[in-house]
Amino acid sequence: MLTHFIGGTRVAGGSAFPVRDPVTGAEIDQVYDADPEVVDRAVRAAREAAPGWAALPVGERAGWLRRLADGIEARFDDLVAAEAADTGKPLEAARTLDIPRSVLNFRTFAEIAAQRPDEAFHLPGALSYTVRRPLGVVAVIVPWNLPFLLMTWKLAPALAAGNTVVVKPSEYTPCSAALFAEICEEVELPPGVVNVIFGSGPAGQLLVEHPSVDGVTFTGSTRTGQTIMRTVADRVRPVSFELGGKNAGVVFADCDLGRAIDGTVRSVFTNGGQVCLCTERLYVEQPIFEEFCAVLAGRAQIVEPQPMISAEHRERVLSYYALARSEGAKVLTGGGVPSFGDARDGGYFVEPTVVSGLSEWSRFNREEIFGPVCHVAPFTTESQAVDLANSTEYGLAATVWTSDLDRAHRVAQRLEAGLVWVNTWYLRDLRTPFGGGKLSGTGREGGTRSLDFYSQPTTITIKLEQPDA
Ligand code: 6OD
Repeated sequence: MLTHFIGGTRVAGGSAFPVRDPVTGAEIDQVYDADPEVVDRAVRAAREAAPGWAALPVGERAGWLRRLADGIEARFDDLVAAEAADTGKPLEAARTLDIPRSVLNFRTFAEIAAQRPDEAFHLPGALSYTVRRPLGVVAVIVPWNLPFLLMTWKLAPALAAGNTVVVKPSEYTPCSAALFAEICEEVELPPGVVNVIFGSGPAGQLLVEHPSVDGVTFTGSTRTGQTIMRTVADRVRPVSFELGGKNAGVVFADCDLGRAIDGTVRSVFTNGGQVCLCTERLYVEQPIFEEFCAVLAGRAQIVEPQPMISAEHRERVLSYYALARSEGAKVLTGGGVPSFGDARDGGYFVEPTVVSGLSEWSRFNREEIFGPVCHVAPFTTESQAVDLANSTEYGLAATVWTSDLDRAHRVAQRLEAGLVWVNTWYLRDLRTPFGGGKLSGTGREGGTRSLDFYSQPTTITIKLEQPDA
């Protein structure tokens, strides 16, 4: 049974619910669903620890971040196993992406925070300079698709900036966060600096509406982001949101077709399509449209399927497969549920799927699906491609495949997305701004932008008396 971690101790509280392995549907653990008392206790623990943590010199906090990175490395294999068990992703994915990225999150923000200079401006007869104070207690609400990567992506800069935190992972994926609580104990992080509570949506709601929470960082659905924003509006607390996407890929006939196909397969099917950055709408220039569709559909058939996170999410993805058919799509491959003849038949798999033939205004092409599926449509001119890619209420990520350098810059700069990848996908530098606009979120995290979000500046201006001439 996984327990909350509050003020440095294990706390039971709330009702219990099962954690399931998405590969088989079997129960693998049980976890508490935090009730109001647990949430309040966690926020109070964070509040109590806040002044001491904020008072540490930034170099010392950076030292703690490095110790946490070391602690993750020491428990690397346990974390890989926990992340794969919770999410159903292959061990290899957890080993090569999720867990190493988490180490990098801590090491990168330790460096950035420790190296960051304060701003100072010399005015005639005065000096203005800025100090940054932490927000205080930050609520960190994390989704189930990249649980440990995203938890640490938020935790590391929040802690570096001097905040204490209450983290709530998704109810589907508590295991790596539970291990992280153990790591906090192992490195002897001061009690209350990191508190982990488990629970579902209502527990998250209790957390963000707690009067002692000073800021909220959230990655997840647009709908939940809207609810959080409304909840904190009365207290005017800052939020940083990375929400849904309906990301476009634009493939020009002058691209290196092999690279474009490989990259598109990654961008559509990685993590079972359950990454907010995954491509769900593809626009392919007319001369290569038929060939691209045929090759992509062939490649989709040999993608190793990864289960959806839950039975409910699988139903949701399958409902979009049915919707595509009812809206008149041509199903190029997939569209159903794979059969394995083993324990995986109890899991939450869907077939990797490619469809075409729908209008831009179909629901299938407008709503985020979050599964291993994309729609492919042809275009004839560069402008048309840009208009099609931008014809969405979301604005998170886009990919462009072309060998024409001028076109790459031209198109990338016209795309209404926070992130544009050219001839690649999900290539990250943690110093760069990360996030999206429109319904995809507000604010940017990454590098110093994260530290800006997790702190607030005070500008101090001192009049310098001039000696009499
Ligand atoms: O790589 C990252 O830093 C990041 N925030 C990824 C988000 C993925 C969302 O599903």
